[in-house]
Amino acid sequence: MEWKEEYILVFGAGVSGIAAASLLSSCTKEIILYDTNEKLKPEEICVNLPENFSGEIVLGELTKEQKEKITRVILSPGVPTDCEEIKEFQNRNVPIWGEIELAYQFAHGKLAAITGTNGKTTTTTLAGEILKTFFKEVFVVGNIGLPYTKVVKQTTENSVTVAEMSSFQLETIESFRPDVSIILNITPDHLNRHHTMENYILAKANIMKNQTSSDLCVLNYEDEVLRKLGEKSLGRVLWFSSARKLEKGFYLDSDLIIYNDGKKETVLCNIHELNILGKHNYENVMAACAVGLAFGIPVELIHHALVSFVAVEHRIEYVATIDGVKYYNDSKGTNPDASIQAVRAMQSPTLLIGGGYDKGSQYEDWIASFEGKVKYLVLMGQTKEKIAQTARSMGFEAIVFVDSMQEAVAFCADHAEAGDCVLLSPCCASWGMFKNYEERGKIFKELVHTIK
Ligand code: UMA
Repeated sequence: MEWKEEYILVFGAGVSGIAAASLLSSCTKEIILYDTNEKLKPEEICVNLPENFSGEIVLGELTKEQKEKITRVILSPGVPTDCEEIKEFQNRNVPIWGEIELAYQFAHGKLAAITGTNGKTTTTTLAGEILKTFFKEVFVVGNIGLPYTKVVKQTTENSVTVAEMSSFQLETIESFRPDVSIILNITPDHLNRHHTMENYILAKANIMKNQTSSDLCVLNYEDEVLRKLGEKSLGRVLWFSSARKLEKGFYLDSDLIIYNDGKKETVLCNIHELNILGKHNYENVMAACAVGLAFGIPVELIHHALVSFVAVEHRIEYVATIDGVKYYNDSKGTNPDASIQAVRAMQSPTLLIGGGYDKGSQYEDWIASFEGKVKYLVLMGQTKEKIAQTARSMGFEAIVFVDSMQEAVAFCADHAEAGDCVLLSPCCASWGMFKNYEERGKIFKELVHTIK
């Protein structure tokens, strides 16, 4: 790639854009780091850029002259691919790459990429832990929070990278080709951005589009969408299932997680040895083991990583027991499927805190999963009316509206009885009230720790 001949627009000055611009600054001086939010402060962006960064920072709007100079756009995942400015570049045949595709141009070593509507972060973290038992240079990147472009220059032929990939990131890849691709599950999410379920599935399926027969594609046999996608895979498909024994692949056989290579069964662990709960987590374990085995890690080392692993922050994370009430933080429950799993994991009457940014989700299945267990549904954010309407139409009336997390936690602390659970699992994104789901979860935990 002749970067010196390019004039590059890095669109979005969040963590991805800053990392992408930093990576490019060693290849070309012709960079515009651009953000539509004119309220951002250039000096705050500069602090995170290399000292030798000599590109321009543009906030608000690009001029016609600036647009005309651009030969390539590097898009941050949060920028919709169908926004007006991107359409203009597309009409001029200016190539549009996502930040992940840019990183891939500089990548070395083995690469596993993990997507799915839910379980991505747990699986990526666990796969990283498994890899660390055997390899010296392990990078865990992507949607999990560390932009791939930030560390890709450190990768070598001996390193292994595991990347959590969102549908936003997968929409804009071109040649990205992981040695191992994994799709955990696909259920409705981000429909405000992708508009249709079909588009969302297409974006996720991009993870396997460049794979060949020397690559591995790991899929959930119990997911109908994935069963169909498996037929189209050019990579070798390896299935996992939490519901049946497979002739080849990973499965749950009563309490054992087993890998069958088509000739013999190998026990990877007993589920009672794990510190994570629920069928969805056993599926995540199988997928993470697939990465370990594909990269040649001995079973004993994989077993050691599995039994040492604890739940990731914000995913059905136990916070504290106060006056006999258990508090759980599932701020990562940002869509119905994730929140349903969290509600199902609760073993006693539950006060549930939900609501947030409207991603176009439907809430019927979430409400149906309450099954008499939810005592109060405490709602906040943009979606509170929409969720309340759905709940009432399904005969669930114990609804409370609040304006802040502080009010939500105070209500729950007042109304929970010993033996109950309080669960933050909003079923919605955090945007609008919080910077991200991490901030929402942290604030929840801080408030829980202040209950007297
Ligand atoms: N921006 C514009 N114009 C737009 C939209 C956004 O200029 O039309 C600007 C914003 O003003 C902001 C910047 O873009 O300054 C933000 O860029 P971004 O939204 O791409 O966010 P980053 O900070 O770069 O973080 C991104 C991912 N964010 C999103 O996908 C929304 C992070 O995933 C990821 O961890 C990070 O890259 C590193 O790879 C977060 C996420 O919420 C956790 N992901 C979604 C999810 O998990 O459901 C997909």
